[in-house]
Amino acid sequence: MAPVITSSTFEQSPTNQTESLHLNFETDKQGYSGYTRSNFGHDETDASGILVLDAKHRARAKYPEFLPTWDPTEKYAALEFHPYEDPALSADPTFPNLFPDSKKKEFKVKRITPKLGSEIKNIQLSALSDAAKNELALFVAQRGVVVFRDQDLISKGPEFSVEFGKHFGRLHIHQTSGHPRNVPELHVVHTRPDKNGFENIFEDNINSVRWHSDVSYELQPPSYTFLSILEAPESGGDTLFADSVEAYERLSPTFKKFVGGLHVIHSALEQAATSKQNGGVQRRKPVANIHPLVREHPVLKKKSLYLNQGFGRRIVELKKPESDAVLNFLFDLVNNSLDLQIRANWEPGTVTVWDNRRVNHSASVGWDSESARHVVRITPQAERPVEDLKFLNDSTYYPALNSDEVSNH
Ligand SMILES: O=C(O)CCC(=O)C(=O)O
Ligand SMILES: [Fe+2]
Repeated sequence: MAPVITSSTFEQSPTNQTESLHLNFETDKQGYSGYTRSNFGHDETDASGILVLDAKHRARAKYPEFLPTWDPTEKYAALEFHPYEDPALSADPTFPNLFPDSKKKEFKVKRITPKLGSEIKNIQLSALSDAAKNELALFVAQRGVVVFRDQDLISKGPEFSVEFGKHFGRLHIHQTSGHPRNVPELHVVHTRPDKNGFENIFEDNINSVRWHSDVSYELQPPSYTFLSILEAPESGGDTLFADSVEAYERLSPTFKKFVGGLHVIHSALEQAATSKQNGGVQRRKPVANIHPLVREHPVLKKKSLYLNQGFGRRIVELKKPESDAVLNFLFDLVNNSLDLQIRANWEPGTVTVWDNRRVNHSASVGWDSESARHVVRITPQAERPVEDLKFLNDSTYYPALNSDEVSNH
C-alpha cells in the first residue's frame, strides 16, 4: 500500500500517523509562500456571487477583462494522467520558422548569460505558425528563459492567450488563484497600487523572494510557461530565474549519484490552506505528488535538480533530519548561487517564457511608487517528471500518490 503522508499543518493528533513509512513534512504555519495576503486577494462579492476586486480598483485597471475573479462554486475533478507530446520534439532544430532568413535584419536575439536566458525583439508571438511555435518550444528549452519585448498578445483579449497556449500542452487550471471572468485557464497575479499594501510584505519578512517552480505538486507540472505583463511599475518587480540544470552540474559525481536515487514530496496543501484562511476558493482537492529529485529533460536529454522551496517538502527515502539537511543544502545551491541565475525585467508589452521543468523562479517586490502590477500566466502541463526517459509517458511509473492517499485532517 502507498504511504500515507501527513502534514503537520492539518494534523490534529499524532495517532493519525498509522503507516509504517512516516512521511511528515512539517512546514511553518504561514507556509513558505505566505506573503501577507491583503494586497493580493478579493475585496468583495458581486451580484452573481463571484469574488472580485472593489469598484475603485476595477475602475482604474488598464485591462479590466484580465482582472482576477474567484467563483466559490467552480469545482473540478482530480487531474488525471495523460501522455504529453512535447512540441519541441517536432521542431526543426535550425529554426527556419521562428528565425526566418528573410527577417534576419529585423529581429534581435541577445543572450542574457551564455547558459541561461535570451531577450528577443521584433518577433511577434501572436503571429507564429504552428511550426514556429514548435521551434519556440525548442528554443525556450535550450535557453531556459526567453524575454520577448513589444508583444500584442494581451491586446487580443484573454481567449486568444488560451488558444495560443493550447499548442504547448493541456492548460492547467489553478486550484486557488484568480482568473479572468469565465477564463479559468489563465492565472492572474494582481498587486494593488497601494504603498501600504506592498510594504506589508516586509512587515514580517526580510525579503520578498519566494523561489518556486509552478504547481510542482501536480502529477504533470508545466513546461513552457508564458507570463505577460499588463501593468507594471516603471522599474522594479523583476522576476528572478535559477537554472536547475546548471545547479545539478555543479555537484560532485558522488553527490550526483546519491541524489539521483531520491524522490521528493511536493505538496499543494499549504497553498490550499492559505487560500481557505483568506476566504479564497478551492477548485480541486489539494494533492501531493512524489517526483524524482533529479529529472531527465525529454528535449535537452539533460538532468536537472527538480525541487523547490515553495512546494518541496520531504525526501521520501531519508529520515526527516537527513531530508531537511539535504533539502536545505540543495535549496541553498539553487536559491543563492547568483552565478546560475538571471533577473528578467519588464517593459510594457513584455512576455517572458520559461521552461518550468528547468528553472525555478520568484517574483520580487522592488518598487516604492504607488504602481499596480498585473501579470497573466498561461500554464501548459508537461510530462510527468521522470528520472530516466525510459519511463517517459509511462502511466505505471512509480511512485504515484493521489489525493486519496494524502491524509488531510
Ligand atoms: O509576478 C511574477 O514576477 C512571477 C509570478 C509567478 O511566480 C507566477 O505567476 O508564476
Ligand atoms: Fe510562479
